Amino acid sequence: MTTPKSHALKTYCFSLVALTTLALTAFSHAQTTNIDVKDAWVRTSVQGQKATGAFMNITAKDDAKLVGASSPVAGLGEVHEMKMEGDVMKMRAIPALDLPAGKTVALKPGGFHVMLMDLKTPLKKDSTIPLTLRFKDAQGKESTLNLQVNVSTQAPGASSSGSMPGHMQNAPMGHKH
Ligand SMILES: [Cu+2]
Repeated sequence: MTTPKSHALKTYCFSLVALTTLALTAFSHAQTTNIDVKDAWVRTSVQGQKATGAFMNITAKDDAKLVGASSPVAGLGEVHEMKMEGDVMKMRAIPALDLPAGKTVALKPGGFHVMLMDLKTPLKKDSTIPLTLRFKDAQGKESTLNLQVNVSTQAPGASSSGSMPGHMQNAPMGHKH
């Protein structure tokens, strides 16, 4: 008889669902009270492209840190910083990005960004992707924020004419992990 075994499995699945529901409730609370994300966008990618960047303006009400990111369209998400090393633009993963209370921190091309790697599908212009950001407050308590982010070729409100000479968008980049 296999009945006892399958019964145990069912109970396990049920408590997993209950736990997930509880966790989501806690997350949406953090979303509405502590951290505000505006102008989020993720850059389009083409077939075969393995990585792209997500950009946004983040304002935390209380001191916090951005410690991670994930999306179902990517195998891996990281918080990156980008800076010049000599005459080469390099980016690298950082464990945490400080979000001082009340100060808007910009994630933008050429600076801090969320890197989505091992892309599972090309990201098409004008579609949206789910993006989950992971934060830590000053006490070290983690919370997450679930976003729907627009896929675009440029920041919302940016002009489509290349008005910024020397813009990094098409510059070759070193990408180290
Ligand atoms: Cu990067």
